[in-house]
Amino acid sequence: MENVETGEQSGIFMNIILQLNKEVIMMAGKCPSGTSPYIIKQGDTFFKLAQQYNTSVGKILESNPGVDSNNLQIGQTICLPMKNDPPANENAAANTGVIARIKGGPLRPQINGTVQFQNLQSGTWVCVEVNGLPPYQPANGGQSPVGPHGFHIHEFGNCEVGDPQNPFQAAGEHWNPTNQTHGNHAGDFPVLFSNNGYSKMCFYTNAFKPDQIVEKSVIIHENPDDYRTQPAGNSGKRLACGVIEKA
Ligand SMILES: [Cu+2]
Repeated sequence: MENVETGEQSGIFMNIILQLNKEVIMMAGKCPSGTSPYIIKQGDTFFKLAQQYNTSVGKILESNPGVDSNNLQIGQTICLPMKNDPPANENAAANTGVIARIKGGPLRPQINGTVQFQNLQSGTWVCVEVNGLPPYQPANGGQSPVGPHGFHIHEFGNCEVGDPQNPFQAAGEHWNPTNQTHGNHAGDFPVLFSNNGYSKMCFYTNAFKPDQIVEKSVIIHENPDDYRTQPAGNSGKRLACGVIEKA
């Protein structure tokens, strides 16, 4: 009886610690939407950053409650208001926003984030933001490096884990509607590189429109994409998956 109680209590304790850890991890990489993390360098002031990033001191202050602008530390992370604008010659088309909510599988459960697909006149503006990527590891003893991470649209909107050693096989192969070689699949994306686990990237593609990829999936792989090995660029295991849905 006593043991059961002790076990329960330490279980609750563990949960609190895990929860705290999770919050610390999220805070480390997370900035409010419309802003991006920025690491303070020597000589930075909010005034200088406002000029450099085409924003105002007021907006920077608003995005960083509790940060003392007169006492910035080198290496400190703040959130800078940044626009993730699509290319200037591309207009947003009718609003058919599409999103994939990315969750890590058994090989990297910490991964958490979104990929947003904005409909443009002639293509799609893709913005990814994820936390919890694994630390970079250089290639070693014939093993591929861990990161930057292969990143693709896969053919099925199914993120069932399946085999925990080789997860997310239910997502199928790369989405390749026009039967191209790998490196030129419609679903081939630039690799994702990690900044202490955090990654943010936007890019333009005219290989598809958002409504064509609904009910497919986005996969983040363990290893870099070499853009030449067929059919999947030797990107290794599947760390995270998200089904693409209407926003
Ligand atoms: Cu892939």
